[in-house]
Order: sequence, then structure tokens, then C-alpha cells
Amino acid sequence: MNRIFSGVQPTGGLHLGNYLGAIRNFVTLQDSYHCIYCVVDLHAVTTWQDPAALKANTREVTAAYLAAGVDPERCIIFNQSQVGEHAELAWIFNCVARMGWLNRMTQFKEKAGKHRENASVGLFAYPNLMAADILLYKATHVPVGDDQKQHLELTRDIAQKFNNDFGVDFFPICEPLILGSATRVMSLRDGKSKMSKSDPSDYSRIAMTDEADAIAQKIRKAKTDPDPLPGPEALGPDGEVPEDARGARPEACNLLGIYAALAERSLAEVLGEQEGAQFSRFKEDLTELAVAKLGPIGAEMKRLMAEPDHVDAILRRGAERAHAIAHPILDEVHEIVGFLRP
Ligand code: AQP
Repeated sequence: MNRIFSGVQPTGGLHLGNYLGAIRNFVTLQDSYHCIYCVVDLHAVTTWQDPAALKANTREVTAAYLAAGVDPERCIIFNQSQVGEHAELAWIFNCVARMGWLNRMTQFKEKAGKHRENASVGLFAYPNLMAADILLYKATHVPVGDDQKQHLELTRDIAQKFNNDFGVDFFPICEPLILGSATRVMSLRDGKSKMSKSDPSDYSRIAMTDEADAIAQKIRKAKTDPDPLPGPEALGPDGEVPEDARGARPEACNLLGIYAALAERSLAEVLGEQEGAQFSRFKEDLTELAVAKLGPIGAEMKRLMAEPDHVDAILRRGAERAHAIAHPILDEVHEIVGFLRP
């Protein structure tokens, strides 16, 4: 069975983008792959995290996996820092990856912004750790939102260079799995930037733990435009919104995409039903749908977060199982690289 590795950072405030772009897919994939789902706390500390909040956020991500329906028996769920091999392999990859490759990573440029000189070395080397996460388990497939595609390309480059440098055929060249119709959920306040945990406006995102009232208020305040929804003929031959139309009405397209993803229906079906609707009415339907889909997940997350011992036990058991796979693979890497193990 092919193996999947994926993860979410425990940086607090999981949102609809994390759910639709990642966590919901984790549930579907567990039927066809051997899945390893990590709470990537080593990635989280590439920007400063309050230690108490980091622990709480690690439990929050774990609770989100479980509440969404990831089965901890079939899948491995653990937090990254419990398996030291991630950091060890990342160091070796720091020595394989080239500065030029990392200099091209757009996410570092976005996150470091104008303060590049003040960004942590960890933030710069983040993609090498991501490559280590994946290759430590020889994962063949990685489900990612399309913002992570570039990092995955780098993982493939690192695997290839390692294999070439040492004359081995050791690491697989993994494939991205970009799934679902909402691979990029945009901010509710600005349809041109992605919904993100770090956006200062709480109204830019729907949190996975938001109550019905908060969801309704955020959708009501979401930016739209005065035009009604078009019919399905507005879609391109691929069933997607054409680029120019998306550029002209980014917020409208975003809400439409969210609706279709939550309803698990095509854009054509939704537009067929909603043609001519004003956004005031469409927003009511979207609110009802979002509350119905997210409400039970948010409630279960809260229940689980109130039981930290149970969550911690799942992470501990997952870490043991992850370690059992990772350790022999790292041993082989040591042998290939030439580290003496007398
Ligand atoms: N807006 C989004 N639409 C679709 N997928 C998304 N993901 C994140 N935002 C969206 C996907 O969620 C997974 C976990 O993300 P992460 O927490 O590890 O990192 P991130 O992409 O940096 O998440 P955020 O929420 O945007 O956090 P900040 O604000 O810290 O940058 C990934 O698979 C990601 O694609």
C-alpha cells in the first residue's frame, strides 16, 4: 500500500482552509493509503510560539484530526518533536539542498517579508525539514494545498540529489495529491489573499471551533459585490471559474467555492441552483451549510481538548509507531552517508 505523510502546524486557530484544503482529505485518504498524519511542532517554532499555547495548539490539531474522522488505529497520528529522527534527517538535507533552491521559495519570501534578515534560520530551512518529514517514511504521496506545491517540488529535488550524490536508489520521488474543489480557500475580507491563521483580522477566517453565531456573523460580513450569481454557463470547459472572471469577482468566487466544497458538489451544480441569487440570500444558504458541516466537528474538538490525557496518549502511541518506521530508515541513511556506528 502506498504511504502518505502530511501535517498541520500547531500555530493556533485552525480554520476552514485547513479543513477543506487538508484535514478533510486526510479522512478520505485513509481508505486507500497507509497514512501518517503529523502535528508539525518543529515547523511551528520557526516563528516564535508561546510555550503553553504551543502545547494547547498541538492538542487542538490532534483533536481536529480526530473530530474530522481520522482513525488513530488505521493511521499514525503524532507530534513531530517526539520522533527525533525528523530533525536528524533534516540536518543531512541541510547539507544536500542548495542555497539557491531555498532562495527561490516563495513562502519564505511571503513570511519573512521585509524583515528577511531577522527571520529565523529555521524558517529559511523549513522546506528541508518538510522533505525530511516525508522521506523519513519513504512516503510516496503527499496531500497538500496548492500553496505547498513548491515545497514538494523541493522534496523531490532533494530526494533526487541525495540518490545521485551517493549513487543509490534510496528515496522515492513523491507525488503531490491536490484534492477537492477548494484547494485554496481565500480570506473572507480579501478574495486575493489566502485564508490564514496569521491574518490579524478574525473576520478573515472561519475557525473550525467557531460557534454557529460567529460563523453566521463572519459570513454576513464577508466581502462580496453587488452582482447576482451567474449561471453555470459562466464556467470554463473544465468546470472551473475562468481566471479573468475570478480576477474580476474574487470574493464572489471564493464564497461559491467554499459552498461547493462544503456541499461536496460541483460548481456547475451550485450555480445551476443559485443562478440569479443575490449574495444576501446565498450567504444565508452558505451559513446554514457551514454550521451543519463544521458545528459537529467543532463541538467534538472542544470535547477532546477537554480531555488532554486522552489526546496525549494517542500522540504517544502514534510516536512509537512512527519511530518504529523512521528509525531503521534513518539507520540506512547513516550507513549511506558514511557515519560510523561502531
Ligand atoms: N487557505 C487555505 N486553503 C486551502 N488549504 C490551506 N491550508 C492552509 N491554508 C489554506 C492547508 O492546510 C495545511 C496545513 O497548513 P499549516 O498550518 O501547516 O500551514 P499554512 O499553510 O502556513 O497555514 P496557515 O493557516 O496559512 O497559517 P499561517 O498563517 O501561519 O501561514 C496545509 O496542507 C495547507 O496547504
